[in-house]
Amino acid sequence: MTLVNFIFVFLALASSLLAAKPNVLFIAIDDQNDWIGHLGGHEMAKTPNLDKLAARGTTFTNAHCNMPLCNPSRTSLLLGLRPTTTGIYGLSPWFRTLPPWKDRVALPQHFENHGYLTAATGKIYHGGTGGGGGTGKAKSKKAAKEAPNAKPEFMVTAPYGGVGTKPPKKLIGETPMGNNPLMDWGVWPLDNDDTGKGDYQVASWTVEQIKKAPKGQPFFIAAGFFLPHVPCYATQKWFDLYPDDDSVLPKIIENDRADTPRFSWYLHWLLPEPRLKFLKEANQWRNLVRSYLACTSFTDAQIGRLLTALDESGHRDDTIVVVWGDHGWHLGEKEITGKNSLWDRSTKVPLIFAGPGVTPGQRCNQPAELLDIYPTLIELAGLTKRDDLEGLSLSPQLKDATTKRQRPAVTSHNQGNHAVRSERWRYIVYADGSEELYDMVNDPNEWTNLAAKSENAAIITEHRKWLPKIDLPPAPNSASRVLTYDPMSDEAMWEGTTVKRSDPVPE
Ligand SMILES: [Ca+2]
Ligand SMILES: [Ca+2]
Repeated sequence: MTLVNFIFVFLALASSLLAAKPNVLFIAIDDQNDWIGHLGGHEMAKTPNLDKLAARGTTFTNAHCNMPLCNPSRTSLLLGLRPTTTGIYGLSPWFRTLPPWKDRVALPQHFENHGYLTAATGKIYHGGTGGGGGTGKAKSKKAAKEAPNAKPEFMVTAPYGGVGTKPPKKLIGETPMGNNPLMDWGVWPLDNDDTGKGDYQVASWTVEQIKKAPKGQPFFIAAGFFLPHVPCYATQKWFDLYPDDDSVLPKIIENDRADTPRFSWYLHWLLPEPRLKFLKEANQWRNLVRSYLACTSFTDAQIGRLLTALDESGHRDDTIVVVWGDHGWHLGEKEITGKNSLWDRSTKVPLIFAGPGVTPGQRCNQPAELLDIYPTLIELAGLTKRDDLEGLSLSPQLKDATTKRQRPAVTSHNQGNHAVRSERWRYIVYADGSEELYDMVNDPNEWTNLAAKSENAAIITEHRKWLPKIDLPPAPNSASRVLTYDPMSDEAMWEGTTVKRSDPVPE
């Protein structure tokens, strides 16, 4: 190497190391389905701030979680590994308690290792800002018990988030399957004061972090919003955005599950989330739908506060913003509420990127997975690439939304249950081998299961190619929403209870 060459290489290397790295504003929304204005999942949904962000960035209209439940979805996203690779399917365990993942460099640490200041509050991981749920109010007691010595996953954390101010007793009265305290919704607090809400405080703290971010050091700031997770409490002004009549109800058909396999019920066998039957009998369906929409609009407003702070602090042009939901939520579709299904209503999530490296005003219909966020942010920020991540960088789609992604989106729900979502189709296979196939272009509500039609065999074969190659049983200490199946006895085991083929579906 000549001296001139050496100097050239040295300068190139130095400038790439010293080049100002973009900041990251990482925004999570809990249990948020595609009832977002610009996504059109609900035609009345009002989310002006997310719509504005989408207009100055790229929004994915076909993005899916890797498992439709908080802990496994978030663990997968932040580790960059499929749930079927870790065996983390339940609300437990916290992944740091498992030897293979104890020292795994998760997404925020990868940024920390590249000189970033990382800060977070609210619900980023299932336990908040780390195992044991961070500290104070946001600390999940269960997570704290499971991992009492867990450290925060970010350099700076604050104990905000969660429900916030609560009514003295449930607003809707008793709910079936255990009368879980979270299964509640309605107008609260009554004085129209939003400041006592956990998500308001998450936004306030995050605004402060943005404003006081140090000069000369890039930041990775994460804000995890809890709503519209149940209990869906919002003040009256957010309810006033939606009509108090049945026009707000989602479209459903009677007996939609007559053509879905019995095994689909096993994924949500005995959950505290009420079925549609209860909502109708108790006259709570409209109230729940309005409450969910009201909470979505409230959360959108909190995200608006963050985006305003970004503008006012002068960081709009040097900050990558990513907004994601951890999974969707049913509000009566397929006769249930909640998550834990392999249909679009439960797997589809908002996913928006804006900022450096992102072409404004794009809608991308290519399938995308939450797993893709980790490699995407690495590429956008120009950090060292990793070869141990299972997602694909979405950077090509962020430049040109028509660029084909190499594969469909895959969502799993415990071992053996998987959905493969391409641009046109949704294929589902359950652990007992039963199947579903939906034409998402002509049947976006997934009303007609086409799996049994012989002319679709080739489509099914094509989609089966993408089923996870690794498909582990539940990790040690798995609990809550864990499902296993024994093909010899044809019995499933749901949260430790045997479910037989002849057992009536719980209501
Ligand atoms: Ca969730
Ligand atoms: Ca049907």
